[in-house]
Parts: sequence; C-alpha cells; structure tokens
Amino acid sequence: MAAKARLRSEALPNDQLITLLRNMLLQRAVDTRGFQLNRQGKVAIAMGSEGHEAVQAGAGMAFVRGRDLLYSYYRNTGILLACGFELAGIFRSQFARATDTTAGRSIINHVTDRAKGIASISSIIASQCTHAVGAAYALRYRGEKDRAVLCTFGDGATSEGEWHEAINFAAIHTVPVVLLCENNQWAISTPLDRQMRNPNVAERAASYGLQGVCVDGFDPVAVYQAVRRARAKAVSGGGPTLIEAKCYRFLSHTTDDDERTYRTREEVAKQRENDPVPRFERRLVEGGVLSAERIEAMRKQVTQLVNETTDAVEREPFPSPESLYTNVYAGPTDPWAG
Ligand SMILES: Cc1ncc(C[n+]2csc(CCOP(=O)(O)OP(=O)(O)O)c2C)c(N)n1
Ligand SMILES: [Mg+2]
Repeated sequence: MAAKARLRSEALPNDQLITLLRNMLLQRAVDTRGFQLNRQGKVAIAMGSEGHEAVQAGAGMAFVRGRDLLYSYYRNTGILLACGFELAGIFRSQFARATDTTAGRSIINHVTDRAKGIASISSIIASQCTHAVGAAYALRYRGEKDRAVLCTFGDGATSEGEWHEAINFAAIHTVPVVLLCENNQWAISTPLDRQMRNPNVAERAASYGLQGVCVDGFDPVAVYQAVRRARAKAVSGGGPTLIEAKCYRFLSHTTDDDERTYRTREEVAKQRENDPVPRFERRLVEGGVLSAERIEAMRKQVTQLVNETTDAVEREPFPSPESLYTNVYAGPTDPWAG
C-alpha cells in the first residue's frame, strides 16, 4: 500500500513507468548480446551500459524528440534508444556494416542521426561537452524557442580541461544545456578517489555559479524528474544545470578490459544488491503497475526483438573495398596513383 502511494505521488502515469522499464530491459538485452557477439568472434569489441540503465532510460525520456539535441558518449546505447535511435543502427555499428551511420568506419556505438538531433559520438573524452555547449549557444543565438541540449559524460570526463571550459562558458552565457554526469565510480581502472577528492561532482556546480543536483542513478523516475526540471529551466532562460546521477559500471569497461584485475568482488557484489533493473521491477510489481508475469513476457519480447535484429543486421553487407577512401579525402582520390 505504501509503495502504491509512493508511486502515485511521483505523478508518473503507468504507461511512462512501463516505457522506462521496457527501455531498461532493452538496454540489458543489447548489452548481453554485444558481449556474446564479441565472445563469438563476430564483433571486434563491445561496450556495456549495465548499471546505467536507470540513468539512461530516465534521461532519454526527458529528451523532447524533434526539438532537443543530444551530445552523448560511447556508453549511452540506452539514451540513444530512448531518444529514438533505431535499434538496428546499434548493431550495424557493432557489426561495422555498410549500412551503419558511419558506413562501418567508426568504433562501435559511435553513431549519429542528424535528423533525430543525435550528434556524432566522439571517443575523445569530454569533447562532446564543448560541442554541446556550442550547439546550445547557437540555439540561444538564433532565438530558437523550447529547444535544449542534453549533454552526457562520465565521472572521468570531469577531469578533462575541456569539461571545465565547457561548463564555465555555458554558465557565463546562460545557454540551454543540461549537463548530466553518469558517475559510475570508475574511469576504466581509475577509481573515483584517484580522480577527485570530493566524490560529489554536483557540488562543483557552485564554483561556476550553477545549480548542481545529485540523484540516485539507480532510480529512473528520479533521473527523469531531475532532467525534465533542468530542461524546463534551460528553455525558460534559466541556463544550465549540472546533474550527477550516481550509478555503477557492473561490467568491464569494454570487452577488451578485465575489471577483475583492479577491483574487488565484494565491491561489485555490494553494488549488485542495488541493481537498477530488478529494483525497478520490484517497485512496479509492489506498486501494482505490472505483474511479475507481464514483466517476464516483456523481457522475452525484448530478447526476441534483439535476436531478430541481430540476425537481420548480420546478413547486411560490409562496406565494399572500393569505398575505402570515401569521405576520407575531398574529391576523387586514388592515393596509390603516382
Ligand atoms: C582525452 C582522452 N583521454 C583518454 C582516453 C581513454 N579513455 C577512454 S574511456 C576512458 C575512461 C572514461 O571514464 P568515464 O568518463 O568515467 O566514463 P565511463 O567509461 O566510466 O562511462 C578513458 C580514460 C580518451 N578516449 N580520451
Ligand atoms: Mg566512469
């Protein structure tokens, strides 16, 4: 009963709660598949967002499709999907097919979709922050109404000079950007206490004259509400907000990394107790939103969708050898000709 009341007081209709859960289940299925495909030797590398599902489902739901711009990073398949990016596109990138948004040229998850407002993902940590703030400045400069930029980055990114330059510029010029830190406690093998003495990224906002908000990154509703509020503030001329969502990276950094070499099993097990997916499932069951059977059916449906999409994309062609220099040189170029 208490749980029901709590869910109601959050003022999110059931269909939105179900959308959040579906996105979280989809993220986990995509992650699992990516790691399997790598172990099968079918994709060169995979990256997992496991532990970030709630952050990404919540933030993606606050993104207004057709209006907002997304500047995210490589660990953001869930945000991409929640912002309307095509599921097949994720696998086209993993399989490096000709149909991929960079025609198989980029490392996995480095996709783009201009029509949907999804900017190209860059491997250079924090570079998306300066791009995002520049785009938000352009929106304001052109007087575009009800449009904002969502910029996401990891805790490690906040050690980069570019991050500081971006947030400072954004604050000075009051640009419509929401800065969301997915604080998963690790930057590959570097723990948080080797990156910063104050573990609360949100508290840094004050030094730029901004509002900082810290949310439970295992709670998709809390993240959604924080990002939605920050977006509303941004589009009404209130400027940027720095949101820190505390989460965890359950898997290795990528399939090329082995997290067992630098962190204890006890630490990971402790974080697993709060795994955002089963936690949100329990909350929806206790709140009377979904039955355990319905959730199981959703999980099966999402896994089937991922499997079918993977199979279909695997049949798509690789880029042709003749296209090797396409988009590499301006104009027709044959580098081998004298
Ligand atoms: C400028 C720069 N420095 C270093 C790297 C290598 N690198 C790739 S991912 C990564 C860790 C980033 O950690 P964080 O920002 O916390 O994101 P997470 O992977 O934990 O989500 C590093 C150091 C890079 N890509 N770019
Ligand atoms: Mg990190």
